[in-house]
Amino acid sequence: MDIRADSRITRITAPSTDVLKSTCRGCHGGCSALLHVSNGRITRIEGDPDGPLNHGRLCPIGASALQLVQNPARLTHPLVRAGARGAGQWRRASWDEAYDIICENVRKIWARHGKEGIAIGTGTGRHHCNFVPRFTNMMGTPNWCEPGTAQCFFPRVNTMHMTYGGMAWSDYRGERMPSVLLFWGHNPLYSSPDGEVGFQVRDALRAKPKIIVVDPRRNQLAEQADVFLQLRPGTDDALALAMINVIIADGSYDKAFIEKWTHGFEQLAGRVRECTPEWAAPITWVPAEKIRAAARLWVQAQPGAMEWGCAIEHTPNTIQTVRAISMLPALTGNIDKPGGWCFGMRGPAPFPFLPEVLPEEQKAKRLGAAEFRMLGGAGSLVPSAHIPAVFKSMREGDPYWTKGFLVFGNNSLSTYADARLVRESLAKLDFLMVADLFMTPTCELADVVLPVAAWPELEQIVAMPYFGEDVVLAQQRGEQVGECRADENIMTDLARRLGLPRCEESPRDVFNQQLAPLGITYEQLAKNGPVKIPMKYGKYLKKGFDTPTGKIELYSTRMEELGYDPLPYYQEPPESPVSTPEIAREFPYVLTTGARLPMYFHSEGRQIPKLRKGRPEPQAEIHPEDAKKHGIAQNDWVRISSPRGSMLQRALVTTDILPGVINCQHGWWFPERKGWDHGIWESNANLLTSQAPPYDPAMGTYQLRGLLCKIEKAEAPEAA
Ligand SMILES: Nc1nc2c(c(=O)[nH]1)N[C@H]1C(S)=C(S)[C@@H](COP(=O)(O)OP(=O)(O)OC[C@H]3O[C@@H](n4cnc5c(=O)[nH]c(N)nc54)[C@H](O)[C@@H]3O)O[C@H]1N2
Ligand SMILES: Nc1nc2c(c(=O)[nH]1)N[C@H]1C(S)=C(S)[C@@H](COP(=O)(O)OP(=O)(O)OC[C@H]3O[C@@H](n4cnc5c(=O)[nH]c(N)nc54)[C@H](O)[C@@H]3O)O[C@H]1N2
Ligand code: SF4
Ligand SMILES: [Mo]
Repeated sequence: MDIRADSRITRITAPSTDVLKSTCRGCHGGCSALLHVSNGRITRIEGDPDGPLNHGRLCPIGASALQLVQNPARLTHPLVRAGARGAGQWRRASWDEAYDIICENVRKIWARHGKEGIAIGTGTGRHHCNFVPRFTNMMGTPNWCEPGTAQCFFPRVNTMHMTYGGMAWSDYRGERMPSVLLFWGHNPLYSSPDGEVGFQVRDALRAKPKIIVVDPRRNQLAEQADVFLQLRPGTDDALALAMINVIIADGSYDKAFIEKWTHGFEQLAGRVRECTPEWAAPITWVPAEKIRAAARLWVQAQPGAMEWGCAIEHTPNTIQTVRAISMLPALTGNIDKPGGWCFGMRGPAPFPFLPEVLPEEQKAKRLGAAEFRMLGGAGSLVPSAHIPAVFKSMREGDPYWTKGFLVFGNNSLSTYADARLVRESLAKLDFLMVADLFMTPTCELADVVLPVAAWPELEQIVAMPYFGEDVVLAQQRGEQVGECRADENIMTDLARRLGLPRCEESPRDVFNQQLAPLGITYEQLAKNGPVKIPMKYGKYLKKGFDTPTGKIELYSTRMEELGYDPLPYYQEPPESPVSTPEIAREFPYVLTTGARLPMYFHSEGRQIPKLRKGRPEPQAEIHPEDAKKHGIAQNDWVRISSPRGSMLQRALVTTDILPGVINCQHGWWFPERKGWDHGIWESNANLLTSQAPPYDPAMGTYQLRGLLCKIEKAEAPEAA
C-alpha cells in the first residue's frame, strides 16, 4: 500500500508549499533536515546542506523518516482498553475522555498511596527527554526511570562532573582535527549520535588521524585502526588502568599540566602501580605489548580526542571504569585545546527541570537514591530512580507501592533487563498509560494508549552536544497525523487538568526560557536557522575547573564525600569464567548484547520497510571456531541461553568477533505478528540479562554486557 495515500493522515493549515528548516530526532538528534511541505503534508525529508553538524547528510534512520511519519501502522487516536489486559481489545476514545480516565486513576492512586504511588517512565534522549524529569517533579513524585540513565550516558556525565567539573567532547570544530582518535566501546559510524557525531567523526577520519579501537568486535573502525585492542567484554576497567600504568611508568605524561591542573596524581600513581600490562593481559585477553603500544600511541600522537560509548556503562563497575578511561586525556594535558577534548560553550539557559517544586520529603523517598547517590542523590545532575527498585516496588510494595506508571516512549518489555520480570511487575499495576507512535507489546499491556507525534510533527529546541550545547537548533512542525500530539503537550495538558505547579507554562514558554541568554525566541530560531556559538579554548585557564579543588580530580574529593572510592579500581564481572567457573562450565561463552545497527534505534524501525529490508531478522555474531564446535552454519537458527532464559537469533558466523564471545542484537520484536506480544518472547536479548544485584555501588548500574551464555543449533521458530 502507498502509505502516502493513507486517508487517516489529515492536513494542517499551512502555506500550500513550504520548506521548513528542522532537526532530525530519529536518534538523539542534531542533523539539520529540510521538511518539504505541500498542502499540509510532508512530501520529502532531506538533509539540510546548511546544517552545521551534518552538512546535508542523513543516516538511514533520518533518510527514512517519511516512512515513519506516514506509516500505516501509526497510532492515530487515543485507545482505551476494552477487554482483559493484554487481550488486544481496544476502543477509540477522545482526548478528553482519555485524559479524564488518566486523571481519575492518578487521583485514586494519590489518595491511597501518596504522590509517590505514581512513577513516570521514558526512553533514551528523544525530543521530550528533558520534559520527563520536569513533569515528574511537577507530579510530586521522586520516581522516573528509563532503561538508559544508569546504563547510558549519565555515568559519563556524572563522572565527568566529579572529575573535570563538566562534560568534555571531542573537538572537530576548530582550526585542526585530532591527530589521534581513541574509540572506546563506541562505534559512532553506526550509532552516529549521541547526536550527529557520526558525521563529524567521518570528517575527522579524512584528516588521517592515528586510530585506537577498544572493542571485542572488529567493527569498521577497528579495520582502519593502528592499534586494535580486542578485549573480553566487561574488562575495560583493567585495560584502562593498565594504560594509565604505562603512561605513568614511561613518565610520558604532561608533567607541567599534571602539576598545575590535576589533584591526586601521586595517589593515582600508587593505585595503578601493580596494574601493568602483564597483569591486565590475562584478564582482558589483550596481549601486553598491544596495551603498551596503544598507551604510547595515544601519548605520542596528541592532540587526541576520545569517543567513548555505552559499552563501558553496561557493567556493575561502570563508574570506576568511566573514571579510569576519563583520565587518559588529562594525562596528556590536551584539555580544552584544538583537536583535543573540550568543554562546550553552553549557549542556552539550563533546562528548567523544576527540582524546586518537589518537596524535600518527597525527594527523600526516591527509590534507590540513598544507596546509589550518583544516580538519584547529590552526585547526580538529573536524579532518577533505581530501575530494579521501581519494579520491585510495583511487585512487592517495598518500601511502598508504585501503583501507576505513566510511560512516554519506552517499550519496557524490550529494553529493560529481564523482560519477564518487567512483565510480572507491570501486571501488578493498578494503572498503566503508554504514549507511543506504534502499538508495541508494552502498549498492549496498558489501560490507556496515547498516540504521539513523531519528530517532524512537533516543535522543540535541541542543543548539541548534550551538556556542551554549542549548536542550538529548532524542530518544526510539518504535518498533523490523525490526532497525534507531542509528548510535551500531553504532559502540559495533564499537568493543567491535575492543577500541578508551573502548569501554566507551555512548551513554547520553556523553549523561550532556554533561549533567553541568546536573545532570541523559538520563532526566530525556527525562521533563521541554527545558532552556532564560537568555540573558546582554554576556558579553565581563567576560572579553573568546576570541582572542589578547581583542578581535574584524579582523586575525587566529591566521590570520597559521597562515600565512594575516590580512585578507580578493577572489578571482575560478577558472572564470568573467572568469578563463576561453575556457571561457566554450562555457559562457556562471554555474552555481549546490543551493539548498534545503522537501521534500528533500539526496538524501533521494524515497521519501516526501507529499514527492515536491511536486517529482516535478528542475528547473533559467532566466531567460526565456536560455530563449528556446535555444528552451526551461517544463517542457522541458534538458541542462545543464559542462566536466566533463552531466545533465538540467526547465526552470523564471522571472524570479526573474538573467539569465545557471542554478540546478540537487542530490541527485536515483530510488529507484523498477530497476538498481543508480537513475538517479544522470541528473540529478545533481555530474556538473557538480569536486574538482580550486584549493581554499580554509585550508579546502581546493572549488567547488559559481559555475562555468560551457551549456544546450540535450533529449529526455526514457528512464526518465522
Ligand atoms: N542506529 C542507532 N544509533 C544509536 C542507537 C541505536 O539503537 N541505533 N542507540 C543510541 C544510544 S541510546 C546509545 S547509548 C548509543 C550507543 O552507541 P555506542 O556507544 O556506539 O554503543 P554500541 O553500538 O552499543 O557499542 C559500541 C561498541 O561496543 C562494543 N562492545 C560490546 N561490549 C563491549 C565491552 O564490554 N567493552 C568494549 N570496550 N566494547 C564493547 C560493540 O562491539 C560495539 O562495536 O547509540 C545511540 N545511537
Ligand atoms: N540488552 C540490551 N538492552 C539495552 C541496551 C543494550 O545495549 N543491550 N541498551 C540500553 C540503552 S543504552 C538504552 S538508552 C535503552 C533504550 O531504550 P528506549 O529508549 O526505551 O528504547 P525502546 O524500548 O525502543 O523504546 C522506545 C519507544 O519509544 C517510541 N517512541 C519513539 N519516538 C517517540 C516519541 O517521540 N514519543 C514517544 N512517546 N514515544 C516515542 C518507540 O516507538 C518505542 O516504542 O535500552 C537499553 N537496553
Ligand atoms: S544521525 Fe540521528 S539525527 Fe542524524 S539523520 Fe540519523 S537519526 Fe537523524
Ligand atoms: Mo543509550
